[in-house]
Amino acid sequence: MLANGCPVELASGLVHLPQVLLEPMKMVNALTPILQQAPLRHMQTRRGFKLSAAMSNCGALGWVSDRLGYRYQTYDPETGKPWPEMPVMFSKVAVELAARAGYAHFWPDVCLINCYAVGAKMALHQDADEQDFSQPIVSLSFGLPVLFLWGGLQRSDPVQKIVLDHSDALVWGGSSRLNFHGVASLRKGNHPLLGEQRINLTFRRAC
Ligand code: MD3
Ligand code: FE
Repeated sequence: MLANGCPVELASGLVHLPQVLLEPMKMVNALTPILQQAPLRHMQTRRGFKLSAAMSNCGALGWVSDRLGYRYQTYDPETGKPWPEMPVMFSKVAVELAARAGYAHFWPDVCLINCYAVGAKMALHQDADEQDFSQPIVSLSFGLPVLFLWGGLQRSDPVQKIVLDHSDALVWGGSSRLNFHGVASLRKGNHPLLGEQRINLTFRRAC
């Protein structure tokens, strides 16, 4: 399922595994029935703005944002139904990637699906809605490349940039787990397999 490349530790707790998936389109294709059950949507922030990335989830829990704030919940607010199950192939890949980065006991209960059209971005933020910050977050990117921005524990800390490309993974944990991060506005392009978009999956242990 995974290529034997070398993980690159970009910083303490931040591991980049470039081109790590052998069959990235297997994962992308598995999203089709998931997104039929739980369609992509632009969630609202507490302030009433819409997030520019379209999102959905699979797994026991899903991340949601609305006028009440951010949280993880067991059902899709759009349909009232539980989130679609996380495919076993997804959890296997996430567990194996976490293990390669040094996290032996990771088992995700959330897969957040972020879909970026050209011009969509994600502002600098921290992922702090999870219960146990000793658990890492595993991220997989598909489609158009994007500039990923990662700073420090303070919003004002300097930001470093790396390109996340199709089939790349990032594993975050340890002392970087609460670092500010985001993605720059998606530049126009046409990916041979995914067209004018970027898809990101983040695997988390929410509770
Ligand atoms: C660093 N997604 O969903 S993935 C997010 O590309 C999110 O869609 C971005 O940030 C995206 O919350 C970046 C890489 C990532 C994910 C989680 C992190 C970086 C992280 C948690 C802590 C620190
Ligand atoms: Fe994040």
